[in-house]
Amino acid sequence: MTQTASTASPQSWAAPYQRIATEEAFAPPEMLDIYRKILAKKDVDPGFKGLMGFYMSSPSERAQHIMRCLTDLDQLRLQHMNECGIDKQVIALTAPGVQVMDKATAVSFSQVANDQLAEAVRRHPTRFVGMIAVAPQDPAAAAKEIERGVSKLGMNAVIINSHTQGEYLSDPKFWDIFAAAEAHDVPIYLHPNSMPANMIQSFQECGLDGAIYGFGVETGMHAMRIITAGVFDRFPRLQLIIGHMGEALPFWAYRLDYMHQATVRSQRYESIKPIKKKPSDYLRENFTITNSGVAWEPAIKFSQAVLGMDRVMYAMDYPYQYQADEVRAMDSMDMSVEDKTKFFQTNAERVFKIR
Ligand code: 1DF
Ligand code: MN
Repeated sequence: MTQTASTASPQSWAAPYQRIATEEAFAPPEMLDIYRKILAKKDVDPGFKGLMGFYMSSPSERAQHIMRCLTDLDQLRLQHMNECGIDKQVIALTAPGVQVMDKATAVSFSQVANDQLAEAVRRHPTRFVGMIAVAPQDPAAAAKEIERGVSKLGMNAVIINSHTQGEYLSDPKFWDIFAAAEAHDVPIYLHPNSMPANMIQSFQECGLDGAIYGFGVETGMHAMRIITAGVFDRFPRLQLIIGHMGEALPFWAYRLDYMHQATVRSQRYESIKPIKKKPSDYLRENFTITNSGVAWEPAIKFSQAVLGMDRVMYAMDYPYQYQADEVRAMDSMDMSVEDKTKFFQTNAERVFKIR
């Protein structure tokens, strides 16, 4: 039998595996000060205003609770983890992080955020694992911060909150970031961000731009841009992680493969060039997905069937989706204890090199 969930608690949560939640968010209070200044500008990005403008000013119980949880890296977070049996959180700077800031602020604040998170991991080494925030606005500085995060701070992944002010990592100007992640053997978690200004209107007018749907559309497209741009032919060992059941891409895989090949053959787009493998091959070989926000057995089993048992990991999406009943639902899945152990524990230990 593997180790029991001893760090977490109440006997009722005992299980023959540890629960490692892999897409958990934090926000330094100093980042919120920077956000307030950005939100006060008259040309503020509509997605950023709709997302963080809402959470930072709404009097609703949900928003206030989320803000309290986001800014805590000690007792409140540990209490919530204990209350629903989470042994470890893999923590990242919440969206949009530094990606909404001007270049200089983004570079310097990414270091501040990483120092704070590394310090929290030192205070709670058995409970927290950290991801490295980077500023894609300055790819060379981002590459250096990846090196510092891995070798000096002992962090375990890179967090990138999707597009950076409308720009995508499929653009070769960002590829120093991929080179650094591959060289240091750390995965990049490609997490959602609010939709960019040139995409958000038809989603925002009907209230579908956020986590309900727009996040998945935008982040799934970002992952597809990276695949079709040939990033994994250039960086074959690079590993990406995407949440929310792979932002639905496993469900799309057949059509993506068929239409990608048809589009290449017809030479319809300059941007859709031949790549070495099918899109779904890269999903199976270069991606691991998490079930953040989707505590739903059929979707998890489908994804395990498409990607393999080793490529689907548990995530809660704390504090945005803090639901103890969902942890229970995942524990109760009709799945062997070996496969549940991969899902909750050992896939994350391997992907993030958790020791
Ligand atoms: C929300 C959802 C916000 C997720 C997030 O970061 C986030 C939300 C600002 O519900 O507004 O990371 N999420 O990953 O689903
Ligand atoms: Mn999230």
